[in-house]
Amino acid sequence: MRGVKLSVRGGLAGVAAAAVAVGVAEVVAVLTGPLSAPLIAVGGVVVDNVPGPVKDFGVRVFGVHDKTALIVGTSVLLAAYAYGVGVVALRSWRLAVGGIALFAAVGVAAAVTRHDAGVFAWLPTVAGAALAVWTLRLLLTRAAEEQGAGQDAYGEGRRGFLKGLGIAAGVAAVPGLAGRWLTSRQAVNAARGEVVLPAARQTAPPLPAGVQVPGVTPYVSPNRDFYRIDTALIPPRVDPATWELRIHGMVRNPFTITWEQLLQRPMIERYVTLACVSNEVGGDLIGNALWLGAPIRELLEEAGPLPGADQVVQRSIDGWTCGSPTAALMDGRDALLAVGMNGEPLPVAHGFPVRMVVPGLYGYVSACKWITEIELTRFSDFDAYWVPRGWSAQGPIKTESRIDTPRDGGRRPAGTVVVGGVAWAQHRGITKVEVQVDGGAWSEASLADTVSSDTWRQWSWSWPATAGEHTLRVRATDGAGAVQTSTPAPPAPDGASGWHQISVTVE
Ligand SMILES: Nc1nc2c(c(=O)[nH]1)N[C@H]1C(S)=C(S)[C@@H](COP(=O)(O)O)O[C@H]1N2
Ligand SMILES: [Mo]
Repeated sequence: MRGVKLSVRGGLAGVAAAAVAVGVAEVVAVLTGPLSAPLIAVGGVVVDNVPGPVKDFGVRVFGVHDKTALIVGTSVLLAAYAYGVGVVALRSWRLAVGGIALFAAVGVAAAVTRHDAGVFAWLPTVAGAALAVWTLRLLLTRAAEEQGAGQDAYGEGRRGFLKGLGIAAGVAAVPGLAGRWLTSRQAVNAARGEVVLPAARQTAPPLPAGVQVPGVTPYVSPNRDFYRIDTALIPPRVDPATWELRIHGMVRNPFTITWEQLLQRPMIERYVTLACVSNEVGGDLIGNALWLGAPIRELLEEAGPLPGADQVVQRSIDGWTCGSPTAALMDGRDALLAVGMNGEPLPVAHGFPVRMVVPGLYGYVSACKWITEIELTRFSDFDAYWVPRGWSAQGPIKTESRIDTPRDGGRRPAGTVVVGGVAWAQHRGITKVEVQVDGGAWSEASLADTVSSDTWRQWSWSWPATAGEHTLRVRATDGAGAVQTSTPAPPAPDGASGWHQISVTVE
């Protein structure tokens, strides 16, 4: 009995030592590069060398998780091997060290032959293996002490061994996961750095000189200031090399395209203002960018939606979904499967490598980031992520306007005060903006230039301000002739409405 127990302990000690090796290697790989971590390196060698049919089988069986399946498979093999090494170590320490060295040699060979391997690519594996030897020795000493001790000491010895295992697991898991997290961030940043965006078939019209009113938020929002809204705790890291978009559901011709294929499609460049349904009246969950992407209508036409497929569901790599009306994506507006934002690849937080952008629809029903799937279906058959949570399935953007200058609660000397801001009604356009002082008559503001009806538009009005406390209000009229409603509504279920109002003290 004792003999069996001891060999089990030897095996467990071997597995714990291997876990420590992998965890430590992940930490070292933060410094030496993502592909130098042994599991990833070995997995990469396997992926690059498996015959096509086996790879296809893996993709069919495991779908987009084939990478994960591979890492799990490699880990299971490693654990089995390490168990054996631990058992052997009880009889021959030399043989066990030889076994660890052999496995380390495989890891090093894989790491140093990876594309772009650095001079220290061997280090994670060697550091991990060295710590594995040390951990194994320590755990086996504990196990042996218990074995040698009398019946009384048995319980204590076992506790010591278990404690050792626990510490080893902690050493393996905590820094190992942190290391993995950091290296995956490095990996996606590196992949993003290597992306060369294709030239647009149609570039965006040049920005007219007069789009910007001084004191108003920038007409084009820089990427670093662009509002960010999503349900992801950590933005998903998607490798463009393995990215695929599957178009399926109620279509005549379902198909899948890769990153390379997407980049070869004719791309267009368009300014589009994105808005969040959660934006309060006067809020700043809205931004305007120059997007580069493939017209989604062309992809949908190739897929051939079947009659009745009134909803285009977009699914992100993390499972989040949104649904846009098929009609809106096919009506000729510049709905894009976007890869570029303001001249750069999409930032990771804004959907790298691919997202949707649809003029005129709130983001929660149209702007899927990290998109990997498009499914044609019916609104009556599928509720996207926010719908069961109380938000409307349909989310056209409401006509709205905002005062940016003066700021609410600001002070100005009496005389001419320039009041300015933005107004938006994407895809309908803005045709008029009016300002009202203290509930009086509405005065028409001057509209700044704009590139299209798909972006917000700035406006300004010269106010002859007299001393006192004043209230300013703004309202817009859209291209369909509709005046922005005065009726206040909260963001849920389909977007806030009402007039933005500020107070100003004139001295
Ligand atoms: N994958 C994914 N895409 C998403 C979301 C999300 O939670 N997950 N949020 C949507 C919402 S509600 C908005 S308003 C826009 C915001 O895009 P941005 O973060 O680039 O500004 O992304 C949309 N796309
Ligand atoms: Mo949103």
